Amino acid sequence: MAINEKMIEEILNKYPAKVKRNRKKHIVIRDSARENQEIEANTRTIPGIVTNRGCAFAGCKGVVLGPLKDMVHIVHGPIGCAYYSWLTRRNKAKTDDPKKNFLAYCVSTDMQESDIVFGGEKKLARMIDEVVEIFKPNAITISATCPVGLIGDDIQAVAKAARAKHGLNITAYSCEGYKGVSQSAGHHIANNGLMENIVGEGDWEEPPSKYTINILGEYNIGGDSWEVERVLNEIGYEVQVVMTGNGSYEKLKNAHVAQLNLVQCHRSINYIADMLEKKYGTPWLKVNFIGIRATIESLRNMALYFGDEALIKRTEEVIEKELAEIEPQLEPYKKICSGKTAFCFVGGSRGHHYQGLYEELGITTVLAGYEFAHRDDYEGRDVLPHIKSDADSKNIPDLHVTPDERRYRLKIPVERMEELQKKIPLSNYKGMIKDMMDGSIVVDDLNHYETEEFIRILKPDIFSSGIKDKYIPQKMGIPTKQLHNYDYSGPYAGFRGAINFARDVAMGFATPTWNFIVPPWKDKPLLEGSIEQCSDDTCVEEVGA
Ligand code: CFM
Repeated sequence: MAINEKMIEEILNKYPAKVKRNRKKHIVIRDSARENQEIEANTRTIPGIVTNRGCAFAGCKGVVLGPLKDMVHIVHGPIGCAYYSWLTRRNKAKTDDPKKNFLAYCVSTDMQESDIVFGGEKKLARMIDEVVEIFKPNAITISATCPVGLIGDDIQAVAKAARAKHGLNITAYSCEGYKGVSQSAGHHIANNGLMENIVGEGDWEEPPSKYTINILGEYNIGGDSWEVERVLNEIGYEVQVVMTGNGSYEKLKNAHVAQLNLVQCHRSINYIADMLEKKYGTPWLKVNFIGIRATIESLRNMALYFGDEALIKRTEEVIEKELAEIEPQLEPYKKICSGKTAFCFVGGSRGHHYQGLYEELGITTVLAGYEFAHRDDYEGRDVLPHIKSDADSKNIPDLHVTPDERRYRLKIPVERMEELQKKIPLSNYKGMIKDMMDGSIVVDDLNHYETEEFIRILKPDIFSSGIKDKYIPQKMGIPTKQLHNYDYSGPYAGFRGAINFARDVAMGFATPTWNFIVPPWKDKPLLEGSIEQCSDDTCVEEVGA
């Protein structure tokens, strides 16, 4: 069923007036006749609303720093923060030589009550000594969780002293969970720290090959970056570093030599992309390796950027070969999927990226949104100058980056850059809304109440989101597809990944499981209640009881 403003109004009417006013700004019905559709984003979730968001620590240590494999990532805080973020994100990694891969470890200062009272700095310093002695990592990060900021441990000073003592790259990240309105704040903190302390530390002055690139905002969930790299290598690209999936300190420190930076997830890493351009003169290209069409377009745009005839030819040869391999496999899945509808609600980028892949299978996205993205991820980067900063966004400083005197090199002349920008998303991202179909819904920070209401109205055939909200739709008899961890499947990126995705989604529709599920509200009486006016006497009695 198509949705209209009146239906949204009815959903919102259940809220108190102030909450209704707030939530209304986070919901938009796509209407291409209106040039710029505004949406509110990256503001605080209203207390009491069941959101799917995480915290700044999750965004910093969990998302951006965590996948760097040859470093030990210390969590300074009580053990729960480290334990519950231990291997919960599927950022896969292969061990390089020399054999340093510490991703499987959970390393925490395990702060106790006495550390909270008397301070945890000494314990942290001891822990760093121990980590250096036991693991001999290439570098160390320290991430703070909430109590550390509350008691005022100076982790930056501890890191600085340890760096001098051990002669090792040891950096601290003040990413206490409360530092922002979501994990997005943590991405920004991590981006700043990596740029200030690691990128450019290496001594390379020249790229190792003609087409050296970095892939930013790709975390190798379910092996995605391996599939992307397979194709890129076949075309002839050299990937210096993936930030940060399967990434390493050793590679990251020489990231400055690349001739082009690709940006897959704009939300989590656009700060580094922008700073690399300012400091080293390297443009970034917004790519999307989710979906066959999007992958082909990204590969063609890359070839166009380098503008080399041989590379353009090779790109087309590889595309042709890959398509020949996957197209016959895709057909049976398309038959099962065709004509269906989907919800596509993910953290900060995938809500956009997966819509094209759904479309290729014949599935229409009727609702999409992000947990924590900013207005530019919805409306495009043109909106950046118009985003008002508030106390929360000011909390994390924008680094002031200037051109590196020795290493800054314009990778392409200004005129060519301008010409290319008319054709490809070079150092630009146009956001999600413009790609959505008229009448579809865009919801920022979707909560559980609204999820149920939108499901009731739109009746999607598949609900794609994450672990926190998948079980409710599943109990309603709707297939779900986790787009954060892929339900332990994947890779879903690139050509072969599209086949895996098609297979998994088709399986979700075709499984006979749904015939055996009766939602509880269908065969059990529902509890109904009402609020009655009570006399003073009865209220006192009840309170006393
Ligand atoms: Fe970027 Fe991500 Fe995403 Fe993200 Fe994440 Fe993730 Fe995500 Mo889960 S970095 S914004 S903070 S694409 S962990 S790999 S799936 S919410 S949509």
